[in-house]
Amino acid sequence: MRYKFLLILLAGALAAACSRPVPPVQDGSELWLAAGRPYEAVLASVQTAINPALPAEGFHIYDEGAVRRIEAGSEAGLRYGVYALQRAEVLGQAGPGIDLQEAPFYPLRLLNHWDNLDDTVERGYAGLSMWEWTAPDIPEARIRHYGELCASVGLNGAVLNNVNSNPLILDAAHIARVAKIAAILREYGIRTYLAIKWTSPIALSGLKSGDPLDPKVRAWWKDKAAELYAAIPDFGGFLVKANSEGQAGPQDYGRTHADGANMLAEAVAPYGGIVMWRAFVYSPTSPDRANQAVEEFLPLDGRFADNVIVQIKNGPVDFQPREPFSPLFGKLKDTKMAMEFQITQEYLGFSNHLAYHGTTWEECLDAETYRDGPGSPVARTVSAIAGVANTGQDPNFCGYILAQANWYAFGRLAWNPELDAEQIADEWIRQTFLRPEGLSAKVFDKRFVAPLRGMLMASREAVVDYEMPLGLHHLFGGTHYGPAPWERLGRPDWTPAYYHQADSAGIGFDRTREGSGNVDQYNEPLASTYNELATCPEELLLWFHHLDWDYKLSSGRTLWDEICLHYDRGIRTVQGFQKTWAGLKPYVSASIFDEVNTKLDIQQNDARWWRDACVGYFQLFSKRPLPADAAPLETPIDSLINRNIQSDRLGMPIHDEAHRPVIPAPRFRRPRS
Ligand code: GCV
Repeated sequence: MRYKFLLILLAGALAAACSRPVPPVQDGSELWLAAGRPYEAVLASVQTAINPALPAEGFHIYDEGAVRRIEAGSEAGLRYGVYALQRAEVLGQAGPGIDLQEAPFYPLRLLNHWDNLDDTVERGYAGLSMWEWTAPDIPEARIRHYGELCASVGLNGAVLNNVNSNPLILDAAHIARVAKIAAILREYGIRTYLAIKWTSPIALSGLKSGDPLDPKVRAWWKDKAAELYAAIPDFGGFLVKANSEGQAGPQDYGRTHADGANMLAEAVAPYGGIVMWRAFVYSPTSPDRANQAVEEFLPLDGRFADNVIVQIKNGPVDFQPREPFSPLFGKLKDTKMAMEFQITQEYLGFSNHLAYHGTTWEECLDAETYRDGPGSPVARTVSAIAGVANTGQDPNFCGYILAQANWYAFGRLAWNPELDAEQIADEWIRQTFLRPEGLSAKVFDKRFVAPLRGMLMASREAVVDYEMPLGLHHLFGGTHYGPAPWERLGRPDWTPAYYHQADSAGIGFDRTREGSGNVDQYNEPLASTYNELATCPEELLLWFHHLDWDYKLSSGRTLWDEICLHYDRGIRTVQGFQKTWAGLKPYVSASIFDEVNTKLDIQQNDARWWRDACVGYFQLFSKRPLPADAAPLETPIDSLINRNIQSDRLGMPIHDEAHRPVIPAPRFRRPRS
């Protein structure tokens, strides 16, 4: 009897072992094209036709009897249709009777690559430049893979080089090289653009001036445009960072941004080119950096040429984990505007931290500007959208498989800004991760897709919590990876102390009507909503207000206690991700499991460092104990203050074998005797 029972147990265990899912073999290098049928196979399974009645980039997928058809307004539209069908198949939405008709919301959907001609990438965390500028040949296979990925989400433009541009991008050798890249990208419906340096005529041809009203300068740019279009007939145009962070511009010659932009616009107009002129401007002397884009650009509203688009970062400062939307979106009425998001995680843990931006961008795009009365969300004020790419030479393009979700989400929102961030996360997971053999779709959904989607959806808020909650911002040191709330030396608006304003009375930047007046750059009723403490959203409280440490929040707790608890909550959320991920081991390849496992461990160690540094430092001012339910600090502030993480030669942070940040004591120079 006993033996029989044991045998049954054994048989049960054996059956369970046999029915265990077999983890797929994959390494993340196919990104979100991993799970679908190959493009060519999808294409071969449908009848296609150009239908001029459809929008140029739009498509219609439908069944006619047993025949599946894709019609589109152009070749590009057909390509988008095939990829849309591929996606629908993976999502189980391509059954008989499919009827899917779409067209992109924005005509211009671009990636901006901050890639330098020496192959480094500014704020790039996935290896050297994917274009391999210094290699003898262009990396054709990678460029084709990139083209497929972009086309599959509907992106149609790429600025190949850094906005902190090198004038040599416009010399003959580089134009010839760019033309080769452009020829490949064209096959995927992607136009090529370049970021230019304002002083190019001086650097390349020895002109004495860069004055946009100087006929010689104007002629130079016209000639350069002719040279570019001779090499790249569908060249998209220029992206310009001028009079910003040390870059020269028209203001150096007493001219305006509009004078500069219009001069370039005139040069590319005959070829159908455009100029994207960045509004990322600020000077060290202004009382509030957040005010400056509106101060400089509002007086120029209506003075830009038709083929100029003013490109504006989503927030008024600089891609912080949370910012309100830039007030400029609600102010310019007679100027074309583009949204600039940052896909690369300059301020959200580089390619080490999980920080899904679908939620960040949804929050911004949906925000109400009241520009044309109620019903004017940011998404509807702009006519183009750009994302600073997170790509590099890493085999998985992004340095972290979970960072690929941000490239995907950017593309999907650029196609349709009304898509839901959670739906995008869900799509991305299903297309990226192969379902283990022997596992039903239903079980895969429940055990893998849903938990991972939950991680993605909670991730950005977790970073806000452990880096800078409640509207705090720019608490970064050095490379923008770790905390340095103590930094106050140097240009004020580059120091955390300028932004947090912590003192014995309280903390926060006063942007109310009693402070910098930034609230009044927003349209009513938003201006008053932000100005009044009673109505200012708590997640932006310290962005707009300087408050007493004992100020009571809606929870009934003091500001000080809430700050401490938010930092704690951020850490706990990441620790929760670690637990969830441990449970996902049976469903992913060993290499992907290990990659994410390691990165999450780094993230939770970094989160604890952030908490110890920020709470420990602010406690020097608040002089209050941690709330009873907060975890005690682990590292005394004395051993963190004035210290930064060690970085490698590419600026990537270094962690020890236990995945803890390596934070050496500062080296002091011995005074010369
Ligand atoms: C390309 C921030 C970044 C810079 C970047 C700049 C910009 O300041 O730290 O690396 O420069 O924004 O957007 O121009």
